[in-house]
Amino acid sequence: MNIVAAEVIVTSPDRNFVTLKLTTDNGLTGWGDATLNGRELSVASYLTDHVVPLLIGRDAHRIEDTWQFLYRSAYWRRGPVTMTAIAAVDVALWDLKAKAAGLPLYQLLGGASRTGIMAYGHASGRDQEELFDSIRRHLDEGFRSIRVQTSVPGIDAVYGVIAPAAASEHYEPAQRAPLPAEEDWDSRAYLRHIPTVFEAVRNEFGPELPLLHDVHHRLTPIQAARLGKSLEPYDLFWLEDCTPAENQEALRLVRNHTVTPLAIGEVFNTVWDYQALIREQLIDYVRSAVTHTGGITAMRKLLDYAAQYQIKSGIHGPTDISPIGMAAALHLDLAIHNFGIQEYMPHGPLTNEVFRQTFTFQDGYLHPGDQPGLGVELDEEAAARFPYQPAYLPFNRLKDGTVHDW
Ligand code: GCO
Ligand code: MG
Repeated sequence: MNIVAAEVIVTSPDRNFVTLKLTTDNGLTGWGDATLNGRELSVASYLTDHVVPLLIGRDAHRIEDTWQFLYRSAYWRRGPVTMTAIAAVDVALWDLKAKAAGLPLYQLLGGASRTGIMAYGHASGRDQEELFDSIRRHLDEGFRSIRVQTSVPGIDAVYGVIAPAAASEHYEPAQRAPLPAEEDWDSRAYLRHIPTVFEAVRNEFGPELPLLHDVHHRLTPIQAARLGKSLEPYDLFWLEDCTPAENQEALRLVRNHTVTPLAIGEVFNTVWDYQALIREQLIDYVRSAVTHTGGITAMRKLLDYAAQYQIKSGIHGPTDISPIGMAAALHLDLAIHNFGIQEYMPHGPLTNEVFRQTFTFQDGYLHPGDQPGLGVELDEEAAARFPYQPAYLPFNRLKDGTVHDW
C-alpha cells in the first residue's frame, strides 16, 4: 500500500482547519488533522513544502518508521508546528491501515477497554445566573461532567467566558479576531472569587457532579498552590494548567500544598515535556492533544508511560481540534486502560457539513463508531466553499499594561 498523493486542505467552516489527505495505490484515502489554532498556515506550509515530497512512494503501512523518519531526519526536533505536522501524517496512516484492515481504528489499538468515553462539557457565565443556566443546559444535553468558567468582578474579559450569543458564533471559549483581542487579568481578584463560585455551584448542584476548572496558565506556583487548597472542599475532578506549563518544577511546589487533582499539557508536544511531571507523579491527568503531540503513535507511548504512575488521560478536545483529530482521540480513549476523561466541545453546523462524522454522544458518553478507519470523511466540495480566514487567539494585559499569560 504505497502513498501516491498527499495534499493539504485548508478550510474555514465556523473556524479554520488544516487537513492532510493521503491517497494510496490501492485507492484508499487517509485523513489527518493538522490544525494549530492561530498559526494554521505554518503547519500547512511545513507539510506542503517539506513533508509531502517525502511521502510520495512510501509504504503507508510503515507507521512507526515514517514517524521516526520525520522526527529524526528534520534534525530540528519538537515544537508545536513540527509535532502537529507529524501528527497529521501519523493519524492519516492509522486511518489508512484501519481502512485496509476493514476495522475501526480502536480495534488495531487493542480493542475496546470500555463501552463509552466519559466526556466533559464547557459551562460558563458572566454571572451566577448565566453560569447556572449554562450548567443546566449542559446537563440537559447529556453531559455528566462539567467544566466551570466564570467572570470575575474587576476583570472585563476572562478566558472561557463568552456571552451566550457569541458562543454560538465562535464555537470556542476564546474571542478569536483578525488581530489578537486584548483581555485583562488580575490574579488577586481571581483568587478571591473562584472559591465562592464553586461553593455556589456545589450548593446548587450537589456533591456528585464531577466539576473541572481551567486556570489557563495564569498563576505563580504559590498562587496556584493557594487556589488548589482553597478549592479542596469542592472536590474538583481536576484543576487544569494552574501555572505556565513549560516550567515542570513549578508543579512540585503546587503538589506539596494541595490534594486537588492536577491536569496539564495542552500546549505540550512531546513526552519530554512530561518527563519530570510523570516520573515524580506531580500531575494526575495528561492533557495533550493527539494532533499536537505527534499523533496516535506518540500519544500511545506517552499514555503508557503515564500509566506506570497511575496518571490518566484527559485528551484535549476543544473545537480547534477538527472532527478528524477528535475521532483519533476517541479511538485511543476507547482502547487504552488508563483513560480518565475526554474534553468535548461540539462543533458548529458548518463544520459538520464539511467533516462527515460517525461518532456518537449519548447520556454523557462518546463512542467513535464502527466504520473502518477513523470514521470521518472530509467533503472536499463543501470544504472549498469556506476559504481560510485570518484569526488570532486573544492575549492578556495586567492593569498596568504588562503582557501576561493568556
Ligand atoms: C481547553 C483549552 C482551549 C484552548 C484552545 C487554544 O482546555 O479546551 O484551554 O480552550 O484555549 O484550544 O487554541
Ligand atoms: Mg485548557
